[in-house]
This record gives sequence, structure tokens and C-alpha cells, in this order.
Amino acid sequence: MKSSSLIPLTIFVACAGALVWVLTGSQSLMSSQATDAQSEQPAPDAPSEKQPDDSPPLTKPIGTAPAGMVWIPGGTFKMGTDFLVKPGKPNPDHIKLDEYPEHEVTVDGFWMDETEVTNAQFAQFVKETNYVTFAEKTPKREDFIGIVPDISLIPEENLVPGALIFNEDFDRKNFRNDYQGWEYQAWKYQKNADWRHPTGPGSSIENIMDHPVVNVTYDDCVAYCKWAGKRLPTEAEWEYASRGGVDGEKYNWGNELNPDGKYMCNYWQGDFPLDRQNKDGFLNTSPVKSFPPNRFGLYDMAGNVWEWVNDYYRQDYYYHSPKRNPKGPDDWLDPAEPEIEKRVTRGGSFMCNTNNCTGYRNAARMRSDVSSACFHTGFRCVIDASMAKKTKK
Ligand SMILES: [Ca+2]
Ligand SMILES: [Ca+2]
Repeated sequence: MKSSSLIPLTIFVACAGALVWVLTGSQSLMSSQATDAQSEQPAPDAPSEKQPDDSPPLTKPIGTAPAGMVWIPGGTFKMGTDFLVKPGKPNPDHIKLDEYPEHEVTVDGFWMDETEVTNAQFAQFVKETNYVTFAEKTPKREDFIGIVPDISLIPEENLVPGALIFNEDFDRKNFRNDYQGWEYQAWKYQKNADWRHPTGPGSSIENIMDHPVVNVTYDDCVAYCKWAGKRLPTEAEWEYASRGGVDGEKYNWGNELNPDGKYMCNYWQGDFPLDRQNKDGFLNTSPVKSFPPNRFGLYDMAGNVWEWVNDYYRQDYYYHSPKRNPKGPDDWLDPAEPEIEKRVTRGGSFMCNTNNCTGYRNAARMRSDVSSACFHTGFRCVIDASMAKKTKK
């Protein structure tokens, strides 16, 4: 069911529906009910029959460590959360329905990039391949059939290369947060924003080569992985690696967001989007390794930039996923936008906050249009046992 769409602009990862908002200026979302769309889909009654595989997982490293990668020994862990979101009930951590139920998963060991892919690494890839990212290409109106309800509403001036970024000049006076999709008010489509120009013309990566690359789509990431002899992690591999061998913890360092007042990842302080503080020292991306690594030696698994994983997004996947090395559902389903092909992103970003997103939690999931390019989304790669002997880089 994978679409052949090559659209270089669409929905930013923290907000399904932003495409319609930023491309057409539609106010239609404001009339929708304030409830989370996820609550509209009934949850299945019980997890389906698990696929048994009792052989022990791969724990010993395969080959020697590739540069910049760490070995994640295989094991069994509890994926997701046991907190079931109920309408009207307190949910201080802003947990989403799709994180439930908590379920046991076993993954085999693999190598994982210790950091998000940096601008320097991506630049090397582009230098060797002349690859052009989606955000650098000009879209056609017809590319949005099936994504934007009425493509005639897309202004001609929006059919230009670009990406989604924070709108510093959003309308604070008329800001509302009482309807689904209110977050979109603080975003805009920035013409000519791309990986070399994270926030548009005038911005540059010249002095931030050690920051994560951003404004890359799923296909851009796959192309990089192929060049590097790697692949994107599965969602289960990603969460297993984030948790670092300890079940049940909210964050990859424990249960306190700022233990002893210390900032453990790059996120947004203050109420998003009106109050933008900078207590952790970084308003946008930070150099990789600016914050402590997790127990497996991985940096920025929480915060800095969202990270694409390979799995299609389905809100109900955890009710049906196999126990051993789950690779995601065969197709996607975001009840809020069922027609749009979406995959999962993980870990939150510098835009994630305590009043809405909380994407820096171990269990937090996000879904993104596969063709979205956004200034707070990047990726990292893995190498599994079957790939290890073939990898040169
Ligand atoms: Ca920050
Ligand atoms: Ca990250």
C-alpha cells in the first residue's frame, strides 16, 4: 500500500493535520470537537494471539563495532504503557491511547548509531551521491490529491520547495488551545527551508555541522541508510534501545524529568507555544552529545529531534503486534487522517513540552506523513546481524 508520492512538504510530525492548516489556511479544524481523535476509535477487546518464538535473543556483538555505533544486546522488555487514557480522567503526562497496552517484546541484538545523523554525516552522503531531498524539490498541486481535501484551496505561492518550521510570529492575541489541532497555530510552511537551511533562507548549517540533520522525509532517511549500509530501526528496536534494559521508567534516565534540577535532554521549557524559555540552553537543535547518554550509551534518544523509524503507524498496533522482533503493521491507520500514509517517529524534539507533547517519554509515539519535512525531525540508523558482515562504513 505504499504510496509513490514524492511530495516535499506536508504534515509536521507533532501534528497530524498541519498540512491542511499551513497550506490552505483552513479554519475547519477549529470547528472540530476538542476531544482527541484517538478517542473516537474503539480499542480492540484484547491482544491477539502472540506469535511464539522461544529461542534466546542474540546478545553477543556481531563483528567489530562500526564507527559511531554501539551494540544493543538483545533481550525482552515491556513496550508501551499500562496507563489507559480515559476521557475526563487525569492524564498529567499527556499519554496517548496508542501507547497502550503494555506488552512484552523480544528483540535480537543490533548495532545502533550512538547519535542522531548529523549535518556533517548527511553532507558527506550528499557529496558522494548528489542526492536531492524532497524539501528541495518543487511540488505540483496534483501531488496533494488525497491529502488536502480541496487542492484548489492551496495558494499558488505555497507550491514551492520548503518545510515546516516554528512560526515565531503566530497570532498570540487570538491564540486558542481548546480545539483539536490547536498546535498548528504556532507552525508555518517556510519556503526554501531544507536540510542546508533548517529555518529557511538566511539560515545555514555552516556552524552547526555537529547538530542533527533536519527537514528530511522518510524516503530521504532510507536513501541515507542504504548509502551507509544501514537501515532505520524498527519501533520496537528503538524503544528497547531507549529504555536501556530497565522496564517501566518514564524517561530513559528514570522517572523525574529534571532530576536534581538537571536538564537531561533538549526540550521546550514553558507552556507551548506562548512561553518559550531556554533553561536547557537550546531553543532549537543542540550539538549531538550535549546531554548525558542513556544506559546503552546512546545520546539524544529523548529530545533534540524526532527520529524516523521504519514502522507504519497504526494506533491499535500494540493490540496485535508479534512478540518477537515486531516490524510494524502491514499498512497505516491514523484515525485523524486515515487517507494519509504515515510512519512512526520517536523520542520527541526541542519543541516537545510538558503541557501537550511529552514526546521525550520512552513510550511516546508520534505519527508522521512519510513525505513530511520538518525542522525538528531527523533520524539514526541501525545494523542488524544479517547486515553486519556486509557493512563497510
Ligand atoms: Ca531546548
Ligand atoms: Ca532524538
